[in-house]
Amino acid sequence: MNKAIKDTHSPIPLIFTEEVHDAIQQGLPVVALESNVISHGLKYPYNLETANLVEEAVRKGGAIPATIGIENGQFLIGMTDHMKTRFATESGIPKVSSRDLPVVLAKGGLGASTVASSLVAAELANIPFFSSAGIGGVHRGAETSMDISSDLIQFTRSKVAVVCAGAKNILDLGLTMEFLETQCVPLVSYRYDDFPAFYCRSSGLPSPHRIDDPHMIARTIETYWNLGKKGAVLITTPTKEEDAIDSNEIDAEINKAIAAAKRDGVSGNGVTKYIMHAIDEVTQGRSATANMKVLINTAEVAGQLAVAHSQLKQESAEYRPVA
Ligand code: PSU
Ligand code: MN
Repeated sequence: MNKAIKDTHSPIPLIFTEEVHDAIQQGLPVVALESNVISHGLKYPYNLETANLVEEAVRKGGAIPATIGIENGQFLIGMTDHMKTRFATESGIPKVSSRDLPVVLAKGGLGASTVASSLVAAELANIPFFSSAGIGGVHRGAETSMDISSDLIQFTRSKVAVVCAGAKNILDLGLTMEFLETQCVPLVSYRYDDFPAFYCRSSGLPSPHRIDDPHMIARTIETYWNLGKKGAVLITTPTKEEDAIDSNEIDAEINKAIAAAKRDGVSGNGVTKYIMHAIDEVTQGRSATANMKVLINTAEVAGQLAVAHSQLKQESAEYRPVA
C-alpha cells in the first residue's frame, strides 16, 4: 500500500500514493487537501493529529483523501505517514502559494501548499474536489494594503470544486464576497443561508445561492464546467453549532492582532499566520481547537459531495450515446 507511483506524463512530475493513484484511475471520489495548514496553520502535535483526523473525515464522507505537498520539484499527491510527519515537524518548510510554485519546484526541497497551489496540483492530478476550512480572502484594510489572497485569483484558473467553511473572520468577508462576484466565481452555500466565517458559523452575510441536495451541487459544478468555464466552484458549509465560536467574542481580539501585526511590521505572506497565532494565544488554544474541528467537519462534507459528484460522472458516462 505504501508504493509510490510516479506520473512522468504530467508536465510537473506527480508522485502518487498507490491508494490515491488507483482511486483516480477507477473514477472513485477523491478529495485533495492542503499542507500549509499542517506546516504553518497549527502547531505540533495538533497539526499532525489534525492532518490524520481530516483524512479520516474524508473517508467517513465516503471519499479517498489526497494531501498535497511539494518535494524536490514534484507534487506529492497523497502523503505517507512519514511525509505527513515531516511536514508537521520540520522547520523552514516554505509556505508555497501560486506565485511561489515555479521557484520552489525549480529549486527542489519541501514546500507546504496553500489552497491556491494545492488547486494547481489537484487539477494536474485530475482530482475534481478540494477541501479546506478557511480560504484566503480580502484582508481588512485592503483598500490601502492591497492584501488580497491569491487563493481568490486561483479560483478563476483551476477547474476544481472547493469545499470550505467560508473565509477566516480575520478578513473582510464583505469585500471577499464582492471580489468573488467580480471574478465570476460561483458561490453556493450547502444546507445553510449565509456565507460562513470559518469557526464562526455565520459572517452575517447571505450567500448568493443555497442548495441542499448533494446531487444538485454536483450538477451545478458540472454545468459550470460544461459552460466552458475553467475555474473553481466554491461550496461553503458551516462548522457545527457545538464547535463554533461566537464572532462577538473574538472580534476585539482580531482587531488587536491586526493592529499588532501592523505595529510589528508584518506584511506579505506572513500576515495570516501572525494573526491566527496571536488569536490562538489570547483564546488559550480555544480558537486552535475550533480550527481543528472546522477542518474536520468540512472534510467530511467534502467527502460526501465528492461521492455525489463521482456518481453523476459515472451516470453520464453510462448514458452517453455511442456515436
Ligand atoms: N486556513 C487556516 N489556516 C491557514 C490557512 C487557511 O485555518 O493557515 C492558510 C491556507 O493555506 C490559505 C492561506 O491558502 O492561509 C492563505 O494565505 P494568504 O492569505 O497569505 O494568501
Ligand atoms: Mn496576503
